[in-house]
Amino acid sequence: HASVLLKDYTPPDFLVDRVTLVFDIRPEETRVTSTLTLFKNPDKSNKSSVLKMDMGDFEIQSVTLDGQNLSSNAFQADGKQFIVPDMPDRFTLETRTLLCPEKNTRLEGLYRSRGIYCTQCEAEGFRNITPFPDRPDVMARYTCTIIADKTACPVLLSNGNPVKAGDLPDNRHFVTWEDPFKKPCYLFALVAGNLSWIESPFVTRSGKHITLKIFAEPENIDKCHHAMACLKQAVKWDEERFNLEYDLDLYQIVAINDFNAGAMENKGLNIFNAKYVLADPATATDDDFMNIQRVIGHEYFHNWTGNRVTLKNWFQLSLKEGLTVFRDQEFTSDLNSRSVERISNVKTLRALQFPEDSGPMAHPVRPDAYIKMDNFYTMTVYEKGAELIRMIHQFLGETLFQQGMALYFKQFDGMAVTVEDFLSVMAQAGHMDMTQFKRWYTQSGTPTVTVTRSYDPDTRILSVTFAQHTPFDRNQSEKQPLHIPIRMGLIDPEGKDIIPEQKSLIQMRDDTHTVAFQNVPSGTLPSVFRQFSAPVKISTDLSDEELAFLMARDTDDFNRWDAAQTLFNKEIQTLVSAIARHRPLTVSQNLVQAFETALSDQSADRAFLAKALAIPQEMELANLFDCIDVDAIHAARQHLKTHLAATLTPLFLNTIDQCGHSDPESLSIQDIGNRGLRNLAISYMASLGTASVHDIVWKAFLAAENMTDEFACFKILCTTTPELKRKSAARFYDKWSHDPLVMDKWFYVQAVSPLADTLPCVKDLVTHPDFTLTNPNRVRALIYGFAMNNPVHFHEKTGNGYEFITDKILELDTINHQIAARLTGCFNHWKKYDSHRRVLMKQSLEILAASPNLSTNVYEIVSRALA
Ligand code: HT7
Ligand code: ZN
Repeated sequence: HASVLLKDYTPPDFLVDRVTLVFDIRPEETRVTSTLTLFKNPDKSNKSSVLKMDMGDFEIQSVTLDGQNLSSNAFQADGKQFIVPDMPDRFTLETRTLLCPEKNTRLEGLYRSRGIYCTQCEAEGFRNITPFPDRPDVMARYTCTIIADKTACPVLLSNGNPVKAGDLPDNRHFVTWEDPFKKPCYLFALVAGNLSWIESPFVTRSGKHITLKIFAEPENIDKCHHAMACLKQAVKWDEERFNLEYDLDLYQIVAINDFNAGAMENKGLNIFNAKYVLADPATATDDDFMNIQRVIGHEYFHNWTGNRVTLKNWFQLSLKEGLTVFRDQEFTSDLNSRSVERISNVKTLRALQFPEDSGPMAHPVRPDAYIKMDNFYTMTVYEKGAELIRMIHQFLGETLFQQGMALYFKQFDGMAVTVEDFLSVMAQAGHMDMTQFKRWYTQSGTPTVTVTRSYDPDTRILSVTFAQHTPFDRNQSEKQPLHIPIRMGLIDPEGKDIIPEQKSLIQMRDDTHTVAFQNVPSGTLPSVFRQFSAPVKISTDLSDEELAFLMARDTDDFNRWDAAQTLFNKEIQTLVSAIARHRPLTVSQNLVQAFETALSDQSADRAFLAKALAIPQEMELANLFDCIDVDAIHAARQHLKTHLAATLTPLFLNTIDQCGHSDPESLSIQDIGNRGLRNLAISYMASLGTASVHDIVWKAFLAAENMTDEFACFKILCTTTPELKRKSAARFYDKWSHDPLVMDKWFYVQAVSPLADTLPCVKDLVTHPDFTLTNPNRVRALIYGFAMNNPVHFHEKTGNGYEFITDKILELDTINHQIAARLTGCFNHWKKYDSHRRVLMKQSLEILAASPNLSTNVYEIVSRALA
């Protein structure tokens, strides 16, 4: 299992001008004819005449070079590489391959999902279709003809525009597609199947008429309207905010059931996991609706950031992903609530990226080595990568940032480029030296910034000192100081913000940095890292009382939320320590009062409150501890929840009542906020465990008029009693067993139940007729849901949870390497548990490591975890 290293990058020996593909699709037998015009790379000094291309494990039926048939000893093909020696400077190579998409359970290359043929080529899937220099810096023009049975596959799609179509004998037909834009092969796509579609015209800013189409299985076509509305929002937003217009006449999206990731931005033909397309209020939650908007936007925005300007090599992945996540975050912020969006992003970053950055998978935003690229579609590349763009945006401001983006497209359109290229245009636009900032791309780990204050009542000077520290790790034994933007304010005792906006951005470059503020009233509090201005761990010396004040009065919404988080975290730490020492459990009055104030505030934004009053998830809380005690964290969280519910019962009941009047089908910010806060209040009340509150939840479950409420109540009922869990699961199943995406919710909710019989129940569910390891969404719902979101049962002291997951990883690895590798990540943090669990988790990793035929994907995760 060899590593690929960034430092070994060399330009390709051969480039491709034109790619002509013909797919002849028949059951169990798809024939692909690929005709490539290749030429020696003129920019390469020592030109090789040996053509080496990548290839997967398929049968090659014939090869011709400039029309001459090549005998099988004129080339080598070993299922990994396809090699032909002594090539001329320019030539045409035709290869015929035989594929069986029906048997492709890895879902990379060409495969079939519920009767629909489709492709997934990112990162290195194209090589499973035909021999090709499968690397993003080889860009070519593609023509693709698809031939198939007219009844089984009435719809035949590829990138670009349809240029020819017609009928053939034996009920067969064909369509030829031509993509006018050069692209790397990872953006190639094909879809063939029985699909229905909706379409909508769109006039772009310059007056061009384009058509937007969304395809789905006929029974789901009515659930595509939200996705279409989001697509139009995205096209318009990119014109208005980034000055970017769509470049083809047609934009197509296809919803597929079996898909390894969320969606794929293939040029002009996006392929989506159905989960990010299909929605109506009866079957999709508010979160689902929001996720669809985010993912539709994200894939659309790739058309410029990723497709028009692409990557020189896979190490640069964040160049397209970090930037495109930043763009989708801005899109959702501009269209919805900016602070609620920011809070969600930071929650994800803290819960998932921070731990990644301190564990065995820690890597810089631009990694310098990988074994299997698929393993590097990570929180660090995507989410931390987006934070880096956000920091640049703060340094430059919107206007200069947009000038930098304009320069990026002007200089690099149609090219495959690097992070340095992006930084160079930003440096130019912002007249800024980006040398130190670049360390964010090359250095792994999350810095901690410690904030201390000193106030002199005589001079009325408040000094605030920031100290940064990044712990060393396997990537770098010494860490350099980073260039950190700190956006801050000062809140005086009346709650007034006393630093003017234009002075609020501090640029930290050294290990420590002190700022002194003059003429500051006594009792003034610093509000630091507003809007989470840098992806760092923040350590302050604020007391509970001061945090409660900021939670109520800070003028920065994000920091009001963050003050609540810090209060929760401190409380949980105190409770966990009391549990460990068998001391009585108490809850601080500051927290209860802060909660009471927030809940009684009639004018508060409910969407914001639903975020601010939610106790962080166990997974987020785990990051507070050097040694994670899952049972104590669970018990502490439960105690805190029950205490708040018991102390503030009338306020919670009042909230349930007041928020209960939203339009069940409306997606307005207010209605989403109402539902979020009401369901949060119901879950607090349910923690009391009394028959009367269980009755309230059961009735709310029965009365639910949309999936948001139905799902929330179902989830709560599955935490109450085995009887209510059984009853609600049976009812939910009867109502929804026909709908796969809703059934994923059914599996997930049972997988994350804290009730005692959860592991046996999950094992039973694996044998349920509706369960299959071949569908990634189902695996993510049940198996991954259990391993990642049910710490108490996954980490059962018996080791049964680990054993169960280890078996499933091995089983899955024979079906789908990418999904098996994702699941293996649940053992990544084994060193952070008590000695008993550490031994058991390590044993699981060793069992995996010793297993014969382990995929390269799983091998990489396991070997990093054990190293
Ligand atoms: N660019 C896409 C990444 C992706 C992917 C990666 C590995 C394996 C399967 C995959 N499917 C899609 C998605 C995106 O970030 O937009
Ligand atoms: Zn992306």
